[in-house]
Amino acid sequence: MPTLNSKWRYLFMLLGVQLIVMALLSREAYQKRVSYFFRIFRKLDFQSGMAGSGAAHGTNRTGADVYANLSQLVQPPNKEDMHYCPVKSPLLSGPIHVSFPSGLTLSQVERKNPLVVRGGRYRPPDCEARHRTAIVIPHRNREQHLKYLLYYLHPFLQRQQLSYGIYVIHQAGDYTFNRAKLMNIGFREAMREEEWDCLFFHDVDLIPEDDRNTYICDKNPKHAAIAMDKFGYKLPYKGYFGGVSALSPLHYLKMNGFPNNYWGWGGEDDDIGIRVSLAGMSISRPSLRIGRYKMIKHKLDEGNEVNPKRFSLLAKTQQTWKLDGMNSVEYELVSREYLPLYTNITVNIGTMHGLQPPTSKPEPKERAENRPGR
Ligand code: UD2
Ligand code: MN
Repeated sequence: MPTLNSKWRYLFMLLGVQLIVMALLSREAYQKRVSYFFRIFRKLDFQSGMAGSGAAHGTNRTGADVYANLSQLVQPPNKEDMHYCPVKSPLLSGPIHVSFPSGLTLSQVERKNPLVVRGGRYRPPDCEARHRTAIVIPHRNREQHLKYLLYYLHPFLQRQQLSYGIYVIHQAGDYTFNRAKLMNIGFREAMREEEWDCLFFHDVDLIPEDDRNTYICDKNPKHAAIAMDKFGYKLPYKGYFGGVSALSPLHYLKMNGFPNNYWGWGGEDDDIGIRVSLAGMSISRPSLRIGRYKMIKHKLDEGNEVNPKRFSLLAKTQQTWKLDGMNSVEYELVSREYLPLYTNITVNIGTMHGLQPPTSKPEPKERAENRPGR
């Protein structure tokens, strides 16, 4: 005859088996509920990180918080004991959750990145970085986009254990915008400061969505923004080189940099793609799975109207690339400011008719100490 004790044992075993069967039968629903539960927590965490930033819009709810793990970063007791960082960073987690909460401020971004020093520079605190990357961002009147980019880019690069610096090249005045010329200036001004071994030329409105898309250079010039939401996460055409690209100083000089003569929107990215092959190189790309970006939605800016000459210019790239580029770039440096999250370089680049004073003076900004932090 079974005792009272063994009766309870049977009862618990039966209950356990029932639970397992129920979970297996409704596995999908069960997983959904569990992931919903975790999403609630992630959302709360993200919002508390943004302290009073208001409701989030943008609905991508997959991927990790870009700031997760980073609190593990600490200085070793003795700096001399520092070794090279591992070839593959242990901080990487893959897909990153990207949304654009309203009310984000630059001081919130600063607080979230305590190890970034003046001028937007960073070195891993616990190991010697294997790579030194400069990010060059052409900019005018896109402060809101810049804020989001900085919010995502700083922790993204820290997760990759890079030594890095962020340069914003700001076009002074309101003459027609010239993205490629600003990149040439960014290259010169960044290399003047440090021996970067790789430069990332980065639109201000593109947010990387996977931290395995490492911001280091390849053997050939790299087109990093291969899969963007605006093109359905596919490459729009084979020679496409827009958005985000990465070149070593050697690559850059080999192709005489970027063209200076594309004023307004369009064409310059294709010209750059053509230069790569004219200089005897080819385009390298990450996989579609990891070269993913979200573009912050926007309209065409005033002062960056579609360039009607872009096709005739493109037809002549083969004749012009050696004459126009890094070897012919002319500009006036208006200011260099080492701000907490980036180095701001304001330049007068004139118009297609040559250098002339900017039509509106850039707003005077308080200048930080005249050198980047270490
Ligand atoms: C596409 C390409 C871009 C470039 C451009 C044609 C994508 C994602 N990007 O961008 O790489 O080839 O076409 O020129 O397809 N900018 C300012 N202020 C301005 C105007 C432009 O800061 O007033 C900067 C900013 O970094 C911006 C970039 O220039 O991201 C490109 O301009 P866009 O975003 O207006 O052009 P878009 O999205 O068509
Ligand atoms: Mn854009």
